Amino acid sequence: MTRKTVILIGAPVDSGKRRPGCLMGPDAYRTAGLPGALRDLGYKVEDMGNLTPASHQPDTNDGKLFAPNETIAWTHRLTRTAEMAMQRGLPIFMGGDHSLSLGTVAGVANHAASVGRPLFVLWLDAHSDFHTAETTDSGNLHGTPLGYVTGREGFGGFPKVQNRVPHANICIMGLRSVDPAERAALEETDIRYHDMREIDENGVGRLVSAFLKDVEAANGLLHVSLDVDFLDPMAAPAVVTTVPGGATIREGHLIMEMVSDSGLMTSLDLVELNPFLDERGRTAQVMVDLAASGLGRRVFDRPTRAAN
Ligand code: 6HN
Ligand code: MN
Ligand code: MN
Ligand code: MN
Repeated sequence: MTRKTVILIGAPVDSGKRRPGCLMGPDAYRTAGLPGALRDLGYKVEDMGNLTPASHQPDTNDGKLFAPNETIAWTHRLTRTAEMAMQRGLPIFMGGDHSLSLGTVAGVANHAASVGRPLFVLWLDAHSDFHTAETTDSGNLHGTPLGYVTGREGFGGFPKVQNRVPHANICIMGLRSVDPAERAALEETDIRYHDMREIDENGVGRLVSAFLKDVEAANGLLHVSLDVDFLDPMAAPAVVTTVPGGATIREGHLIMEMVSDSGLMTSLDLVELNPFLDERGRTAQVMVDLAASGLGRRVFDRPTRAAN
């Protein structure tokens, strides 16, 4: 039996917002044991190391947008890298802030089109990230990836999206901070979105299984984008955009275990970890454990933690 290949791709993108630190994310995931956890699960693991953005003009940061040139350069690099990696295995993009998903999702969508299958996206996040480069109030491009990959107008200077992700193929879970402009735009679409109230009323299991059924029925590829701030800040403090009242570690694991049981996930982003804000690596560890759950780790297989 050939072992499935997981390709670890370090994407130390830090241009999507002003406060630095996400550039340390990829090495924090390695330090927290992501490669070994995946090998223990039987995968062949290739680590591509940390990427750099395509060459670009320096940003002057005198306009509303923060670091657009650098983020555009990352989008070019990550789109190409995602397309290539999808042909060889299951890529895990170790971020980096969420602006990396402008590139990863665009690249994965190109791959899906080339194999003639629809792409579905599960977006686990406190935020909807549905701004455009024109509607953003903060100027922080990490608030725009879902706007970009669905083909919204307002991304002048960015590479043109070749294959848009259809609204109906997107499910956002964990919402509790959505700007008015994003909300107005979201409500015009048939993107499915579940805020924390819906999670509390229904349970994550029911919501996720309804989405996974649709992915399966359509023979879709599934990209999962896991933002640290999906989780409650008490469970996962190492992120700039904390919003109280988030998902529990148990809810996170249930989702990732159901994703794994479905066998549908073909790519994964781990985003927004800021190791500079972490407490003895515990947020990095939670993210590694969630990724491992998404790739088949179960309570009774769980290896004991390394001694201090
Ligand atoms: N993220 N909606 C806010 C903004 O600045 O546009 C927050 C964005 C957060 C982005 O969490 O990836
Ligand atoms: Mn996000
Ligand atoms: Mn977020
Ligand atoms: Mn905003």
